[in-house]
Amino acid sequence: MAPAVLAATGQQEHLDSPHTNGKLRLDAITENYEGNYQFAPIQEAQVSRAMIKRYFETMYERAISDVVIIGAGSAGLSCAYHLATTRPDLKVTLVEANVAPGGGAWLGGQLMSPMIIRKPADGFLRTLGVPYEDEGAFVVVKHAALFTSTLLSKVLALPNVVMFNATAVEDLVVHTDHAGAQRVAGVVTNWTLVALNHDTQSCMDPNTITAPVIVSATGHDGPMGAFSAKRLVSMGLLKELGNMRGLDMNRAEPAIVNNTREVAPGLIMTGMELSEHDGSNRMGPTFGAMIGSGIKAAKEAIKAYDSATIREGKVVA
Ligand code: AHZ
Repeated sequence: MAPAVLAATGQQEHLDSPHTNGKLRLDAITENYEGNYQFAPIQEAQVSRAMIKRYFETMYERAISDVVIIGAGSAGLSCAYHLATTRPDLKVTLVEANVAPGGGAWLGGQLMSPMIIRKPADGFLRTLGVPYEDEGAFVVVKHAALFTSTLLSKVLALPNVVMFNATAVEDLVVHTDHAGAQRVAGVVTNWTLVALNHDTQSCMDPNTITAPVIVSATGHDGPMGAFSAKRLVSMGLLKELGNMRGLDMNRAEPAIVNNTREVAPGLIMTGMELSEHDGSNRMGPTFGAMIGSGIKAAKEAIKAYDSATIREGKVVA
């Protein structure tokens, strides 16, 4: 039994805490708010080991994943939820550059809190149990953070989902496949704080995650955004970036959902990153397309996964 579990059950006798006299005294723990709130005793090393063991075991296990999603904004998280609930057998690994996942979905437009979602994407709110006001053609969630925190908590609670945040994808793994074509076969990762300091420090090599299917959801262009679209250009798999076009809600939202697809073998693109890839319009502060595109990306990921013969995370036929 792991030390943390032993500690919780009071069976770990080798702890040498002054509170415990060699033995955990769980009877001393009290949740008393009148000046006698007593915690279970602990040693600092137990805390370190409880984190390290789980984190690195997870990293070890997810070095081969079934689907990696790059970016945990509204599109990436919607994709993760649909994918992981539809296919509980798949190991879904989210890699998010920021410490705080959620991308731009903590607020609506111009830093105002209400979030607008056009129908029919409101069905996803009912699936998640997020309340809203119905305005006819669209619905309004009173605070964007209510949508994002609910979605995030439901995604993270799924047993087949792992998220590495504060971790940036800084390159793609590209193999020559069985037919001689270039195939995206994984992601190259680094702690974001390292990725941001390649110019100031000498070589700090990255790590990798191998997966037969990658979903890129890194948002529109920015210091890290549109990452995979830009990398496809620089490695010659895409001639040029389409570049996001001006705002037109009515053109933009269906274009993003309907064109969500495998843009290069092994790489599905979703959300606003696709507008940079394809050169389609932006929609501004209306989030239905991020939900619809995320769900479509999940469906495309399942199709791609199921149509491939996979060995050790690699597509072999
Ligand atoms: O931190 C980024 C954010 O959380 C993350 N990300 C970007 N590059 C990354 C990298 N490695 C790991 N190299 C990375 N993570 O990706 C997330 C993108 O979230 P987002 O909210 O920016 O994009 P989205 O496509 O999910 O939602 C876009 C929302 C917008 S923008 C817009 C407009 O300007 O018109 N309209 C909508 C609805």
